[in-house]
Amino acid sequence: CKRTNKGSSLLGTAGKEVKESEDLAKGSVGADVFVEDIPTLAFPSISTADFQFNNEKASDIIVEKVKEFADKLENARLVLVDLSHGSKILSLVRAKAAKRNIDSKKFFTFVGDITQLYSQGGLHCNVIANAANWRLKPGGGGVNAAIFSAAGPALETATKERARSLLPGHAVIVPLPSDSPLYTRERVSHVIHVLGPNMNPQRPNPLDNDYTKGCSILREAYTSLFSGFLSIVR
Ligand code: AR6
Repeated sequence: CKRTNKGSSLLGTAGKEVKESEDLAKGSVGADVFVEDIPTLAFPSISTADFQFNNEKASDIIVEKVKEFADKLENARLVLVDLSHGSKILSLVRAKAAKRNIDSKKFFTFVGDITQLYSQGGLHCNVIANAANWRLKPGGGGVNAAIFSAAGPALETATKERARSLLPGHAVIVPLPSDSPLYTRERVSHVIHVLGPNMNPQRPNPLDNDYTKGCSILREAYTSLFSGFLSIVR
């Protein structure tokens, strides 16, 4: 397999050359990039926006869980995604992952819309995670609304066939129907919905600032997500 130099460019599977995002190049953990398809899970930071979970605590848990799963990944990789270069959670996680010497081929951060990673960012992720709500409903806001809208009605139907609701800390794997634009345009084969702990009093079942419970549920959420991803790629 061919490998590009650090921070240069990578090839799509069609052989076309596409530019890496600035963030990947600078990177986030400075990865060498392989040009073949590598099983990749792109995931947003669960619970840290609408659900108002503390960023410092969440970044510790993300790095802890990534470290735990890194050895089980074989050739697969995990990518934490957020929309902006100013993302606090991305910079916290980047710094902590570097400190713990997490292999940059197995984990890095990426700035981009999780629904356009291939078409806009040149990063092929065959699986993406959604920070869902307990009813697994489209809409709301944040990444949930973006993923349901980009995937079209096919995702809602496929989700309903798998589950009607989700408990905090749990995940459900949904294979994307091949007529979904996320499948055809972005080459995403599965969406994994994850429900994280809710610290927002305006949303259902808030944890009333109980971070003992909250951290335990967030750990469970990442365990469910990463195990789900491994079950797809193995
Ligand atoms: N691409 C990449 N990252 C995104 C995108 C996107 N298109 N949109 C948001 N993010 P949130 P939560 C990042 O609020 O805190 C929903 O209404 C965002 O910057 O989506 O778990 C659901 O229905 C942040 O880093 O999820 C639930 O009710 C991360 O994704 C509730 O919000 C998660 O932000 C879940 O809240």
